[in-house]
Amino acid sequence: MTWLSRKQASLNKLALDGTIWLASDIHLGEHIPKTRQAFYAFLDSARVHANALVLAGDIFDFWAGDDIALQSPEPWLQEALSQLAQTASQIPLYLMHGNRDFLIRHKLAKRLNATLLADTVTIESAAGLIRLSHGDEYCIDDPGYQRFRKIVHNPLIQATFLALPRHLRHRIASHIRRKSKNAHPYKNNTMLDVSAAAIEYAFLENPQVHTLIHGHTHKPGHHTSILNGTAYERWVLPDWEYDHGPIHGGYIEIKKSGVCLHRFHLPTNP
Ligand code: LP5
Ligand code: MN
Repeated sequence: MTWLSRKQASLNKLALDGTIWLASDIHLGEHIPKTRQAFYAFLDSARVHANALVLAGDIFDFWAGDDIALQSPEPWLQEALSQLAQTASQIPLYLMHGNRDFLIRHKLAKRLNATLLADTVTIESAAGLIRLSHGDEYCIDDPGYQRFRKIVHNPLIQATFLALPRHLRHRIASHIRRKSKNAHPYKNNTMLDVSAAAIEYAFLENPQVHTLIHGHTHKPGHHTSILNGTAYERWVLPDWEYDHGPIHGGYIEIKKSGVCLHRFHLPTNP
């Protein structure tokens, strides 16, 4: 067995009964305390109202290795991890990679008693078959990002990065975050959204799956397209922002009656 094959396989098919809540793009980090608190209030609610919770990527602002979290996490991260672990102790918790936290590994999932999902998952739900992914892979009109994605998804590059001292990893991650932020203003909406061709290909790749849920684009919504006479639904998860600018956050609920997009309103103080 090569070291590559030792990388534990992640789940790519999921049968979930009852009510499933999905969220993504919370970008948990040190400098967004209100967003963190809003997310923890959401976790409280999920533990009561959902039978399972799926976090579909970009849970964290960036992730430079499980060891950083498991050995000596900063206070904000310690709190986030204990909130996630508390959730996983009450309802099944599933984690998916985003373009910020694709280095999350099974060690973290195990510590949280959560399950790490593959980058694309088919959920067998009360509302039927649903394809779930973070969504960045569909942004194929952004060649700069797709080149970057190919590089950082290379297992050898990932292993080399993860072998670096943690302070160096943190510096590299911050550098790439800065480069990414600086690149945004030079990208048009087409580049920063999923490509229609990529979405069509995703649907036709598995034509029996009529519903796709993804995040990443920060453009929450519901879109229907007709392909070969069949209606396909695309749902986009909201990003979360309760510290700067107009506050927003939300989740998608899957239950027998179907799929629904909800804004998350902070609980009013009793
Ligand atoms: O993240 P966001 O929303 O700002 O923009 C994304 C795309 N950017 C990214 C980069 C992430 O923000 C960085 C996350 C840090 C990862 C930490 C671990 C690093 C490990 C490295 C080695 C394994 O995903 C952005 C898209 C946007 O979504 C919309 O889809 O446009 O893509 C870019 O901005 C890419 C730029 O075009 C080029 C990035 C420059 C990187 C240069 C340094 C590369 C060094 C590689 C190190 C091996
Ligand atoms: Mn993303």
